[in-house]
Amino acid sequence: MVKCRYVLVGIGWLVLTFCKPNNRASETRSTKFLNEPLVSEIYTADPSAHVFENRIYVYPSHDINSERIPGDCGSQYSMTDYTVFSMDSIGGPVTLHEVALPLKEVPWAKRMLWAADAATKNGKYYLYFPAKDKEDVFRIGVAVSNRPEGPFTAQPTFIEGSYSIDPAVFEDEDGSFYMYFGGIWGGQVQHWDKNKYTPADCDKKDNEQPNAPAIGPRIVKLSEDMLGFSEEVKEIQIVDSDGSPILTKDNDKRFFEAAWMHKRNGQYYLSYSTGDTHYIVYAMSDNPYGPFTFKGILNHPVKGWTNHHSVVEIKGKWYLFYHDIQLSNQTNLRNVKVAEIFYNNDGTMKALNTLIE
Ligand code: FUB
Repeated sequence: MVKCRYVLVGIGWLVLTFCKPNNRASETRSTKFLNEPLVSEIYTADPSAHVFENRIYVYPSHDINSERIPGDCGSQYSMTDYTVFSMDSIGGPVTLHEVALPLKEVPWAKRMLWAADAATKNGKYYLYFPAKDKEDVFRIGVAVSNRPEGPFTAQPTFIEGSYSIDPAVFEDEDGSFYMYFGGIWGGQVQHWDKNKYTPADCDKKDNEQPNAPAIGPRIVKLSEDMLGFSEEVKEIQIVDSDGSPILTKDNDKRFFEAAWMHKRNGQYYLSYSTGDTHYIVYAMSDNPYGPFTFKGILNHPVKGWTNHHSVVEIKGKWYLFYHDIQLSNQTNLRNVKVAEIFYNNDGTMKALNTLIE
């Protein structure tokens, strides 16, 4: 945004305009970014990327300007549809598709279409997405299409046994599909102890017992028809290198939201956001259910508050899809980017920093 002063010269024929950027904009200008936004027609965030039908499809949140109610419940993220974009290759032209699923076509949902993910099986495409139900409880729904970009048709009810936010669906090499999900604070997972819901104000956080093991993300195997869960939801344990649990007070290591799973050389990599410390970190295991051993930072804080990502292999290279707020300088109007990432010889990941200055 630019602030302008108008100065009248002479008898009003000549208006000189002096414009200077306000503080926020100049901050953006002095920041050098590693990557440019993939889409600038709309605001996009929380990118879940996949290669479907030999093309890269990105399933982002579609940010809009929403009213902010004070507190940490995420009211400024009141999105009302999903819109997919795709490209043939990294660096190639990007196609922004038509709306894939509007909120008004999800019978059970009231508001807040947060981070989604997609999967394919037997020629059908499945969009998994969280939304607040009519009681303002976050649930996870599924919608089906014949095309990766949609339009998707939502199932009449949310997935039975689902709760909280940020579903990420991972297909293992044996054809099993697992959903990883959850998010604390506004994501409500702290209200679900052993899958039982205790209603509470969404500002009730996770930090009442700082020395207790941190709340973990959830995992569940999907049913054969991809429309439900085939088992009880389990909580994942994340431990430090000495085997001790990551604790609630370990804000730069503990799970906050945005779980993502990828597999490389037989190892499972669980990456996630640390929320209020703004990192994407990762932990490794030889089992999709964990326990996972904390390894370190994958993405340093981006410009903006949230840090949300996906990791995907494309033609033998690995990429991190992520977002920042380069275009808007507003924490709730984000834009998706992509960067190549690299592994060390021992399988650990090299940390990325997307802010050059
Ligand atoms: O986009 C809304 C929420 O912000 C997502 O669900 C979180 O992961 C965070 O990025």
